[in-house]
Amino acid sequence: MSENPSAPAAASAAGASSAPAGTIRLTVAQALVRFLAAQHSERDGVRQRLIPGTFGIFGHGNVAGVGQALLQNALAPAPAEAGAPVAAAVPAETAIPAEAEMPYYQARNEQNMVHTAVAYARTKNRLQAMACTASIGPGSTNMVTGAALATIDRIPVLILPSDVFANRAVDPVLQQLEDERAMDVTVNDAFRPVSRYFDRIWRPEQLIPSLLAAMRVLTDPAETGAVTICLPQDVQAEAHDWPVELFAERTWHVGRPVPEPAALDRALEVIRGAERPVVIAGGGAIYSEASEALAAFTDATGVPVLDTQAGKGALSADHPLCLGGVGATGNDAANTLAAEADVVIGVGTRYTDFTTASHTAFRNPDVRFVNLNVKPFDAAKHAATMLVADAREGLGALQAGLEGWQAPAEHGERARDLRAQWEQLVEPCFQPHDQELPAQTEIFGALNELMGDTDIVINAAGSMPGDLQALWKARSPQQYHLEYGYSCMGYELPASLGAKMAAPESEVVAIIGDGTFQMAPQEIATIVAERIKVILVILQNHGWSSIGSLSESHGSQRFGTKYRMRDENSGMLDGDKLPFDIPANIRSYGLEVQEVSDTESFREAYRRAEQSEEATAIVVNTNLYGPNPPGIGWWDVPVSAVSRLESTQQARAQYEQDLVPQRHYL
Ligand SMILES: Cc1ncc(C[n+]2csc(CCOP(=O)(O)OP(=O)(O)O)c2C)c(N)n1
Ligand SMILES: [Mg+2]
Repeated sequence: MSENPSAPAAASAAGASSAPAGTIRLTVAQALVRFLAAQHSERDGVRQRLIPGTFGIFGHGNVAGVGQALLQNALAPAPAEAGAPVAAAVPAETAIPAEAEMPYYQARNEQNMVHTAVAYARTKNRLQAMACTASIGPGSTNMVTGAALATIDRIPVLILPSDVFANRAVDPVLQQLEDERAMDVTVNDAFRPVSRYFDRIWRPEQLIPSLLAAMRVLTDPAETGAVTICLPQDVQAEAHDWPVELFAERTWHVGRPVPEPAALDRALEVIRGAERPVVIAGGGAIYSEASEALAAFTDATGVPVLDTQAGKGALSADHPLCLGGVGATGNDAANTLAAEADVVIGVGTRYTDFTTASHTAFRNPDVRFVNLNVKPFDAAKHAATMLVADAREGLGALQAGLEGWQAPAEHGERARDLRAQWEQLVEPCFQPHDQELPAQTEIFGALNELMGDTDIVINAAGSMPGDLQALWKARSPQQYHLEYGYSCMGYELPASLGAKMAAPESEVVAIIGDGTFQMAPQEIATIVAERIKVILVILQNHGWSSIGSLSESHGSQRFGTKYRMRDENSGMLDGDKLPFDIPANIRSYGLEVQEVSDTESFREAYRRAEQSEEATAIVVNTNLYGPNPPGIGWWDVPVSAVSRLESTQQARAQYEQDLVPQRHYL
């Protein structure tokens, strides 16, 4: 290649000229990039690029294939196709435009880049998704965790792992896993169970149907998740004569399926018979932009709304019938209402064990479920009356069908009383505690007050999601971005990058535990390189507060959950605190850092971070032992049935009692 990368070689034009009429000669990677750049999504009349960019890390598996195609896209994009041979094959309205841009973003770790892409797509309510290209072997398998996260959270991401040579000429190529029983097995088969769609392109022409199928899955609200197309490295660089129509602009219409009339009637009948109904709002309510419909439904029917980690903010916390988080880490008010409910209307929820408090949240013996969900699999859970539809459409239909019906007035009054109790529970958690270092709940109180309604707070793992679920008041559907399907330590920091790219007008704040920080700090370099202004709030408590308290309450004495030196006498990890200096570590990336140890200083630091034009980190020293908000929610984590440790025996006895209310909802 020329020394000057900005001087495009003439070869691209030469390749095209030898193609038969009605075709364009490109490599598989070049065709892929050109195709992706021409895809659009549309919902409610708003059309936008479906794949607006590609994250990547290059290695021998993709540097000369997808990497070359991205470079060529940047330096020498293909011109529009005009002229006699093409015009004959292509109707006027699908004339082939010039190759649109496909921006490339360099990441530091492949798992992180998928997390960045997921946060981007989530912030765009799943109407846009990013592509992620990685080299073969470890570069690709590093993306498996991100793919699982996307599929579990039902967020679209296009994963492009590189793969072994299709022609097998050099086997085993560097980083190839050999399976002596099956030569078509590669490490990328690990993507199959974690992808909603999986393919491997052994021959160039396979790409055409594969791409079309992949775009359909990405844009189908019921099926979306990780979409994986593996690209053998020799095939990426192979040329093929592609039908010119492949590169026409395409629009994928994101549907709003309406309820089937008979299913609607069945759902209405159950709800009309309810005396203590509740709605549980999940992520589907947010992705379908159903907030107005949900508020209208609640106003009209008087049915109170509880929320999940993905659904918080679907109904504003200011609404008098919003009771906040339900389930294992829910607040007592919401959980009391859930325990009494005779009809639970699930809207866009997948009912994880946190939402159901491991099948102990709903205690009414006659409780029944009506599940409004675009995905039949979720609609059917808990032997529900299924209402398969888009959340917004379904809520509108329910409201219309229930005209004149209201939940009993006593039920509404009870909900309002409980809501007032929730307010009383939140306040002391946000106030200073009588201890040397602040409880993290004080920091959350400050943040909840300081952040604007459409700013975005991000979190995924540790003790923070529970506290946030119980306490945070989200006043817009965008504000509360909790990844709690996979609860993956390391999501938060790269996710802040993706969310900010998707919502540049919003402040984006990632709350990051010190354990989580150590798992994935690398993308700070990308935040710096791309000049993306995010605010990183790192809570330093020298260990895992979450798993520590879980360990203690389950008889395992916080074993192995603190960050401590190995002690020479005890032989255990209970010596001095580690000398690891998180602020210095962050500074070494070139990022501004403020370190604080009280809530007032945190407020000042946050205001400075807000005013800064650059990304800032605030390292907050917090108390490992909380306290965390009180709650009646329970989570099933089995305790050893036999043990020589008294702590475990006691915990087991408690566990057996806690199991009593657990049941199937049939
Ligand atoms: C990738 C990954 N590994 C392990 C876990 C299990 N886990 C959940 S929370 C946690 C500790 C988190 O520590 P930190 O980020 O410091 O938060 P804290 O518990 O102190 O609030 C662990 C190990 C996880 N959720 N994700
Ligand atoms: Mg910690």
